[in-house]
Amino acid sequence: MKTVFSPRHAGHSGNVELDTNEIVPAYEKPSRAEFIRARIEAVGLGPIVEPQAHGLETARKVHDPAYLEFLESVYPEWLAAGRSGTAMPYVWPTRALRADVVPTSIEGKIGFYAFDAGATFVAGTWDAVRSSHDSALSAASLVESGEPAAFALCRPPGHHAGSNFAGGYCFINNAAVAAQWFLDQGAKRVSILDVDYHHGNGTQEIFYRRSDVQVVNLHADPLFEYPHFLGHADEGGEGAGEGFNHNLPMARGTDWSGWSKALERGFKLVSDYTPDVLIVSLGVDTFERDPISQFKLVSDDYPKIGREIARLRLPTLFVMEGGYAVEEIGINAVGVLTGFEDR
Ligand code: SP5
Ligand code: ZN
Repeated sequence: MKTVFSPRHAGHSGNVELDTNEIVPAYEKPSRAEFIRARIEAVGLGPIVEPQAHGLETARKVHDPAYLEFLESVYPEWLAAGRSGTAMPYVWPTRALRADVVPTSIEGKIGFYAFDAGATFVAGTWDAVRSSHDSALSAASLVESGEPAAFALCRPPGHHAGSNFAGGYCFINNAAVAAQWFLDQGAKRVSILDVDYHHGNGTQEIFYRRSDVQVVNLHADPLFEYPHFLGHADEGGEGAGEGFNHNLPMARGTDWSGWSKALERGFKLVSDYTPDVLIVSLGVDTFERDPISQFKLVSDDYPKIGREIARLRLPTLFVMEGGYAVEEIGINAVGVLTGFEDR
């Protein structure tokens, strides 16, 4: 299968993050994408092409246009306010604070449009975010034009970004934009199967009241894991979206035996929905040696995931999400793709 990848991801680098009680280099770093790209070449998965430039029309259908303008302007404003280095928020409009008045100060705005301190900005962030979004749409058009599958090697990732907030290393929700784009091309139903270790709270929020995008999430139980405040099994969608959101939270320490059972349940939900297209939010932070995660998948499990996904026999767009064990991220992510191609 073809991979769409932009070297412009590398402008999003040198970020720091708040980890327990210290500021550390961000886990979501450029070498992640480079290890995946190198592995694609090593195994000969297929051609790696650069994305076409896309406008933000589709993104504006799943994100608040004012939020997208914020993403573009935040770092210049940060510099104009006399600051330097990584831009990150420190205060958020939680319960009992007003979420209807956008502050004018940079520290107010950056908190207003985020739910954690994890989506941080440097000078090259917006360009990298745009290129990641473009990769998702370009890979989607490969699938639309008849390729059985394509891989959007997106960086930064997207599934924690919601309609009007960043967080968890995510800015534009690449999978959500691609889903919207498939619908705009005439698809009637799109399924998003999110296999990242963390619950895809942004994707869930964006489609929670809609029936044209089914969202199936396999993830660590939010009772013990990030993002902590969404991803429980009783979140089934609302209004027109009722019955089209499915959460399969799992316990700390889950290995292939438990995880693959959830995957089977997810497949049943997807095939009953009879989507025109499947989007896989592909995180490999389920890996046993992931530095921030607590599942126990091993490298040999990832090709099995790909083989199982292929059995759905759906046009499939893989969109890269998380995975922080950089030495093995290429083996694991590309393992899913080669497993899929084995069908
Ligand atoms: C796309 C994606 O996978 N985003 C994940 C964001 C997770 N951010 C919070 C992680 C908190 C981990 N705390 C573990 C401390 C280990 N020193
Ligand atoms: Zn994750």
